[in-house]
Amino acid sequence: MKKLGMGLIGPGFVAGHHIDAVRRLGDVDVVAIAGSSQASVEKKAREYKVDRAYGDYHALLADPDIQVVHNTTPNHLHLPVTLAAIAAGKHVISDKPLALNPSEGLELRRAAIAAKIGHVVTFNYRGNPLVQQARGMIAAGELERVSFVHGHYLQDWMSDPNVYSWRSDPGKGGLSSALGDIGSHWCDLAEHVSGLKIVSVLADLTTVIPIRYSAGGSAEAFSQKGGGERVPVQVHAEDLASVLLRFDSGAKGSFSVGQVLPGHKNDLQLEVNGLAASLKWKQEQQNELWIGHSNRSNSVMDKDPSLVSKVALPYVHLPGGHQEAWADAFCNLMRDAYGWIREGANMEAKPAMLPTFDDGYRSTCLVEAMLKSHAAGGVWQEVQYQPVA
Ligand code: SOE
Repeated sequence: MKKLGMGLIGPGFVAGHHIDAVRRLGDVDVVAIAGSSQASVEKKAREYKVDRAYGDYHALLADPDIQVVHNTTPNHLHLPVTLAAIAAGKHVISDKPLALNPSEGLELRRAAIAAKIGHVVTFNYRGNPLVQQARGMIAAGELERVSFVHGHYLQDWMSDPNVYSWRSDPGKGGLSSALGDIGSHWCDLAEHVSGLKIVSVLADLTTVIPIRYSAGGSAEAFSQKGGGERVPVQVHAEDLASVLLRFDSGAKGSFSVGQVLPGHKNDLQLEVNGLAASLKWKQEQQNELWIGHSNRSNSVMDKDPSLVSKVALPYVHLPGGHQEAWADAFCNLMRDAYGWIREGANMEAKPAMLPTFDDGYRSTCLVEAMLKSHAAGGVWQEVQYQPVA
């Protein structure tokens, strides 16, 4: 079988995980990476054991051995880099958020659909087997009518004011910080699992640490390194937020996000309550699915190939008791993405699990509605999203 050629632009924190994941597929060659300078990208290429390193991403896009481009640049570069990749006829896997705002997100969705390329956004938590199990159980009506969808995504890596990255700079990260970075994951997961759409939001945003101290460069996520003199920077974007939700079915919801909450690493939790049963999934205990009942004992389903449904089975790779983790779920997303691309990337044939640029655009609409709700003093704000025509 001829291997697909992969090229990655933007070798920051998540890049190594993209490379690891596609290498595990076996039918993909990591051909090249591109970064902002020749010297830095060559260092990264040695680290990742990639043969070709380009100091200019246009050179990577001109490489005929590359069919699929991964865009892992900071958020403000998602639009120009992805548009250029589409214009070069490449399939694109974009890191989330897809874009800085809905108008950019819509432009990318339109360009990708018009070019008939494969387009994927890394809402990677969908790739967990028990997330698919929960989705399948809800779709099959096992919970009966869903009344409440709630949870949180809490982190602590920004608790130290000395952590300053492009995520806090509106010119590079966008107007939102925590909501765009991790609220986007939570909302995508909530909609994907429940099968419902968020139609309006009421948001309360806070900047707990309004002054951060920059060491000059831009720290990668979860990194506190960077010596030398530090410069105070005023931060306006939220590092904490609580949001009430209304879904299209009439169901209600709520979630909180925060990145300054000591002790919470990647504490993503989603609970869906129906009238007949409830389901709860915690990212940090991702091999367990809690099932709640009102008329009998609650139970916990283990991630075990002999227990999960047919929908979840393709995403399980180890026997029960052997833990599958973040990198395995990430790899599941890449497996579906490359399988879909190899088969021609027709929308009709897209695996239900796979998040596309439509989901990425939708996420920018949700975040914008939250920003507007807060700016108006905390009022209900409708989500303005244009469905695919
Ligand atoms: C940093 O908050 C971050 O790396 C996010 O950008 C990822 O999307 C999330 O999966 C883990 O945390």
